[in-house]
Amino acid sequence: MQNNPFSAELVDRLAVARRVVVLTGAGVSAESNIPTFRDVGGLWAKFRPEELANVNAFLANPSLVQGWYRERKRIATEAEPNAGHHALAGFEALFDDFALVTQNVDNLHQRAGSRKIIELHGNITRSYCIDCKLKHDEDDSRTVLPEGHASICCPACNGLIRPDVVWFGEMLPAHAIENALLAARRASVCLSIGTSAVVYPAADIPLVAREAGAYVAEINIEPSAIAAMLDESVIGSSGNVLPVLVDAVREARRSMKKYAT
Ligand code: BV8
Ligand code: ZN
Repeated sequence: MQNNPFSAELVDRLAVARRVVVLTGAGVSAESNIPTFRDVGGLWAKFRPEELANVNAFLANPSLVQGWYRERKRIATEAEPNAGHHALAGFEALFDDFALVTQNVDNLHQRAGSRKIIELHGNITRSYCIDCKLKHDEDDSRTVLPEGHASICCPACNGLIRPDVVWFGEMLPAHAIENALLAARRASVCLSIGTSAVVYPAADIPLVAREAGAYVAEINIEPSAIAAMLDESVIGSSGNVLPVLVDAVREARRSMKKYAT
C-alpha cells in the first residue's frame, strides 16, 4: 500500500464493513473556505461562543446575532462542497447501513449529494419565528423590518426570526441525537472527521461507537481532544485523505471479489 496516511487495517475493516458511522465537524468545510470555529482565525476569533451562539445573546441583541448568521449563510451559500464532501457522498453507497452525523450547519454535505445525513446542530439555510414557529425564508418578501427595528421579524406575528441551529445550552433535536447514538452503537467502523471534539454530546458519538466495539479512526490536521481514546489518528486534510481512502476501500473490495471467485 503506497504511503497512505491511514493504516491497511482501516482499509480492510472498511472493505468488509456493513455498518459505518461518520461524524463530521467544521474542519471538513475548511477547504471550502468556510472558517472553522476554534482554529486560528476561526468564527470564534471575533466573538466567543457565549457572545453569539446562545439564546440569551440573541434576545439581548437580535440584530447582531441575525447579522452574524446572515453573513455565515452568505459565505456557506457562495462556498462549494470540496473533495472531502464529495468523497463522503460516494462513501455512503458502499455500505448497507451508513450514517453521516454532522455538526456542520453549512448545508455542504447536502449539496455534495450525501443523503443519509443526521443534522445534530441544525442547518443555517433554515430559519423560524421564535413565537409562532413559522418557517421563514430570508428572501420572503413579507419580511418586515418594523420602523426603528434592525432585526427581522415574523410577517405573521412580528416575533423574532432565528436560525434553525442548536445554540449552546439548547437540547439537540431528540430524533437526531437518538439516531446518531443508535448508528454509533451498531457501527463496525466509525470515522470522526474534522472536529476538535470539544462540543458535547456530539463528541460522544465516536466514544459510544468505540465502547460498542467499533474500530474508530479520526481524520484531522492535528490530533483532536479525543484522539488518544481512538484506535487510529490519521493526520491529513479531509479533502486530501478522504478521496484516497474511498478509492483504497473500493480497490480492496475489488481484490476481495477477485480472490473470492
Ligand atoms: C446540550 C451550532 C443539553 C450553532 C454549535 C458535557 C460536557 C461538557 C459540556 C457540555 C456537556 N453537555 C453539554 C455541554 C455544554 C455544551 C458544550 O459542549 N460546551 C463545550 C464548548 C464545552 N453543549 C451544549 O450546550 C449542547 N447542548 O448539550 O444540551 C445541556 C444543556 C446545558 C447544559 C448541559 C446539557 C449544544 C451544543 C451545540 C452548540 N452549537 N453550533 C452555530 O453553528 O453557530 S457548536 C459548534 O461547535 C459547531 O456546531 C461546530 O460544529 C461545533 C464543534 O466544533 P467543530 O465542528 O469541531 O469545529 P472546530 O473549529 O472546533 O474544530 C475544527 C477541527 O477541524 C479542528 O480539530 C481542526 O484541527 C480540524 N481541521 C481544520 N481543517 C481541517 C481539519 N480537519 C481535517 N481537514 C481539514 N482541512
Ligand atoms: Zn411568528
